[in-house]
Amino acid sequence: MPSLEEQFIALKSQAPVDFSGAVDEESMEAVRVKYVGRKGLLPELMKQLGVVPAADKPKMGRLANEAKQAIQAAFDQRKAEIEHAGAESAAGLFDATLPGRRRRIGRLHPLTLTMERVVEIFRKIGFTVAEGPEIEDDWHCFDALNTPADHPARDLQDTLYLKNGKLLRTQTSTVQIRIMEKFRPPIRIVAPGRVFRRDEVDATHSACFSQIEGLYVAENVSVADLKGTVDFFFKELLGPGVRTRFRPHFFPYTEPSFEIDFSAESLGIKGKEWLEIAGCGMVDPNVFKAVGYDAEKYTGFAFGFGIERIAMILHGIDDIRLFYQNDPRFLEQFC
Ligand code: 2NL
Repeated sequence: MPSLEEQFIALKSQAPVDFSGAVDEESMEAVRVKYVGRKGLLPELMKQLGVVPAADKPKMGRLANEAKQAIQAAFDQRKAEIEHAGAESAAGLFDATLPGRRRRIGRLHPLTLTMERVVEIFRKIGFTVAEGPEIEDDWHCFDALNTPADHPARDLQDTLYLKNGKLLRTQTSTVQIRIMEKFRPPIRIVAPGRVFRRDEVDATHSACFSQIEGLYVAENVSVADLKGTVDFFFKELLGPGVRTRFRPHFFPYTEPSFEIDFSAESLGIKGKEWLEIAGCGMVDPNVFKAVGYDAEKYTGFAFGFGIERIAMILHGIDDIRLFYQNDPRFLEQFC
């Protein structure tokens, strides 16, 4: 014979099963009477409450209450379901011969697909993937990257600061700094992820976008290694006919620094001969000093590019906002 406690618990779980078997008012009433009628299961159990030892009374009372509520809830839910089904067929809305409602299958977001494609190319040549937090501090986002306190990028106008003094990372270099703080060279990583800027949103700017940065640190790493890596990447991404060119530029964290263009016309992209796609350079010795590396012994290259820009070029998309509006008519086009 199960204990009183077990019987209350059994009622609680059995009631929804019984009610879900009811199909109309009549069968609902039968189940209701079975549970809470004058000689129903619940009242019969309640009678036994009288002989429970005083110490167990509060607990048993609570169990009884829970069973009662579960029965009521199962009754209410099934009643609503039956009424709903009745309303549908009464209005002629239910037609058993119609095909079922098709469940739409989700798919990966175009930015995820692009990121995966990019990461796969770098994995082929020995880069591993590193990740880090989106909420960062000034050290990992700026100071360690040779970007002093008076640098314009640190302005409230450009960076989203939190009330606690932290900030939303503006580039994934923060991840590379964290990796360098933890591990000795050689290091060969890519850091994909979301970054944030306080930008006016328009067709080419979004306050949140996706970026991938790469970093290779060892002895005797040269600009030739950087150029070879960048060339390999764009040939893999855009085809063997693509050419890349480096234009001198400035970034606080690399010296020398370059902007990378690729030959657009070779891909049938009309308008301009060269399209700007990324930035790169040789890691500034001050960055190595900030993470405790011997800047005499090690050299390295780093690069960074925007995933939206790559996806836009690959698919001929002209407005960055499309990636963030979650319109299925747009998102369904990629697989
Ligand atoms: C761009 C392109 C770039 C880097 C990112 C980097 C990271 C470390 C050290 C040195 Cl840890 N550099 N990243 C370098 C050059 C360019 O991104 O257009 N940025 C605004």
